[in-house]
Amino acid sequence: MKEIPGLSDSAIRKIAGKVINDERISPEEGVLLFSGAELSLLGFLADTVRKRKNGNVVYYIRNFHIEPTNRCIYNCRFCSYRRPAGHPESWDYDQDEMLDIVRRFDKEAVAEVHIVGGVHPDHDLHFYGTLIQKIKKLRPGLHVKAFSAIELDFMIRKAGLSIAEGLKKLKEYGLNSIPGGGAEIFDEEIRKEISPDKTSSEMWLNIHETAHKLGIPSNATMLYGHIETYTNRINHLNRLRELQDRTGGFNAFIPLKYRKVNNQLSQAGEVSLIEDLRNYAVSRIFLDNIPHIKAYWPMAGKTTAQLSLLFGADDLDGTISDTTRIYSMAGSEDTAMTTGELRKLISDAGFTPVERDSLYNPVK
Ligand code: V47
Ligand code: SF4
Repeated sequence: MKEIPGLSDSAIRKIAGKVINDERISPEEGVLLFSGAELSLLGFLADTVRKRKNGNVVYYIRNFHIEPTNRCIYNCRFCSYRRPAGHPESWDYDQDEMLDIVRRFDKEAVAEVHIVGGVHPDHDLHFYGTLIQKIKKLRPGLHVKAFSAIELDFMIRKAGLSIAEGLKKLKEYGLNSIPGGGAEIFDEEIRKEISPDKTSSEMWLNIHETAHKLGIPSNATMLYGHIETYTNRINHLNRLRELQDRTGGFNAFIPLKYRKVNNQLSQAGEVSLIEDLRNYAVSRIFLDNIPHIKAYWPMAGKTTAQLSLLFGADDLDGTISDTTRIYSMAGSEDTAMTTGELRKLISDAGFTPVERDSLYNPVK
């Protein structure tokens, strides 16, 4: 055990006892786990929580992504993806091009489309709403999980609506759930450093809370491993836990490891595999009210994602073809995996693979 001022083995033992007895740990105890607990203990505690919540099951879903554009009015320092209009690497799909992506999956049993991209200066809620409507017409049963709170904030304001009015309208268009992107780190000082002009943390939380109250479930993310501290991470998790206590609307939490290639934050480097596993474990232990921890393997990499299953993760997203570029442009090498490969990866780690729909119902 590392010597940390103010920390003794007995403090860690007390926290471990609380986790085993299914008692909530405090933010201070969360920071102590991050800074002082051995990896093997974190793995044991996270696995205890994951088994209590999800047994021996690891979920996966057949889905695909649409990234409408990589033009963006913001300029986050960690972003490898954004390009100005006219740049050889920029794209800006019209609705027909996006519907063609949906048609590519005509013969495949996909359950979900995940739509997320840059914040386009010219597109408002009605542009994206009619897109959802057309997707639903092509493929009525497809679950549409779309638009980070950052995109929603802009498109709803552009349409001159309040957040509640905008989300209600999008639900009428066919929006089923909201992905977890754009949360980054809620600490306003760090947020200013890494994404200076972006939607505030308060607004991110407000959009998700409003969505939950309207019956739109969502996910939450945390971008970690750049310039944030353990206290910043725990404060982030704590704000999510408090919101979840009020609404119960989060399905999954997805830790996103900062990847350093081709962006303005590269000097921060990337954290180690050990740190990734510590982060999965503490997230699983601390977020006692969020049912699922998702390892997003196109970002984490296949090996880390597989190991994360032993540190609290119970969901591997997804069986994606080469439709996402957010991570490949930031240095991630793993971009495609078949259902067979995914199931093998799960069973080789000692778990039972279960195909799910977007709301975690098993798919026959
Ligand atoms: O908000 C951008 C992150 C997010 C980098 O809800 C980066 O099911 C690491 O939210 N290094 C978008 N991360 C992706 C996202 C997501 C992914 C998978 C599943 C779900 C879900 C949501 O990607 C952004 C940002 O935090 N990101 N650049 C980078 N260089
Ligand atoms: Fe835009 Fe998202 Fe990139 Fe930030 S991370 S610059 S909001 S595309």
